Amino acid sequence: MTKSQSTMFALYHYESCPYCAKTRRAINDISIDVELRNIQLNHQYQIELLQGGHKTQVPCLRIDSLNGTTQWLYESDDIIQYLVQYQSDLFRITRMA
Ligand SMILES: N[C@@H](CCC(=O)N[C@@H](CS)C(=O)NCC(=O)O)C(=O)O
Repeated sequence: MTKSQSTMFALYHYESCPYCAKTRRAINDISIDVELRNIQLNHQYQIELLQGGHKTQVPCLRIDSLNGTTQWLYESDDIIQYLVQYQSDLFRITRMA
């Protein structure tokens, strides 16, 4: 997690999924800290995804806020849009401080 990033992100994904690849590329492009959790390599991640998000679809972004709440965000376009917005808000707040 970067110094000023107060939210923890984890992406549930697997290698051969094109929507996951698109999402991983965007994460790389915007340089945001997101832990990658491959559900095909680690069965525990698949269980977490099903229990938390209630479906096994990937990609799914797990958003853990400092206040203890957890959200599960599906759909690659929505995940990318969310992270781009988060990163842009973070830069704006950091520059104002
Ligand atoms: N519209 C979704 C499509 C995601 C999708 O189709 N994911 C496939 C893998 S490529 C999947 O998880 N299928 C298994 C399932 O839905 O449980 C997105 O853009 O994220």
